[in-house]
Amino acid sequence: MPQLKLTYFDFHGGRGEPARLAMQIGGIPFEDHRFSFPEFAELRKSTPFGQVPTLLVDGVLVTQSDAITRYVGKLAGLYPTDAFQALLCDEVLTVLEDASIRLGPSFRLTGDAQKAARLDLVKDSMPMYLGWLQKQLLAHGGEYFADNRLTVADLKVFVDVRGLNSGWLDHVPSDLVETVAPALNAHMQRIAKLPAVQQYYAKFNTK
Ligand SMILES: N[C@@H](CCC(=O)N[C@@H](CS)C(=O)NCC(=O)O)C(=O)O
Repeated sequence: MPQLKLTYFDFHGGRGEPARLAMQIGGIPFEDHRFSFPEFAELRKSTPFGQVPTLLVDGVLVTQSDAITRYVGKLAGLYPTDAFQALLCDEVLTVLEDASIRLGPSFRLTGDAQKAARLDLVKDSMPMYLGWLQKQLLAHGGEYFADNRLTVADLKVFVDVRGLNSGWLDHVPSDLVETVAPALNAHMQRIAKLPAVQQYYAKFNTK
């Protein structure tokens, strides 16, 4: 097994968390390098694009969250070997990345401007992405997004739905997912009950 070091913010969400979860579930040893938001200004100077997450693989620095998530998913047995199932898995990862890209600019706004931007997202793009994800889930049996088993697609959806439900995004109601895509909420709750996921969050004293 290669030596792995994942560098990402110290919170249970965002682009780094699906890879952390995949390694935890798959029993893949890795150095979990977390840093605080104030430390980011200095840390980003050591990354190629001023962005995180990064993964160090036997000393080789790699960027791009979905590439990292897919790679550790393969190591952890959480990525389909069948080409079509891998396509379905990748589609979900990329749709979630598109949704994050739409959300990104609102973090740089404050006050009424942030409120207006977030309310727009709540009205338009968030229900569109959540509705599509729910449709995909139900079209593939209702339990998993691809391969009839847990894959990194489920983990990335889990992380994002958990984040939306937590209410950490100002002006985004914490019952948005339950309102527009209840099957995604049920999916999130099932993933949260997996023993490896419970053990992971127990380490941090969070639910
Ligand atoms: N395409 C990159 C985007 C990475 C990205 O935007 N990361 C955020 C944190 S989740 C970041 O570092 N933002 C700082 C910036 O872009 O200035 C990926 O998927 O890893």
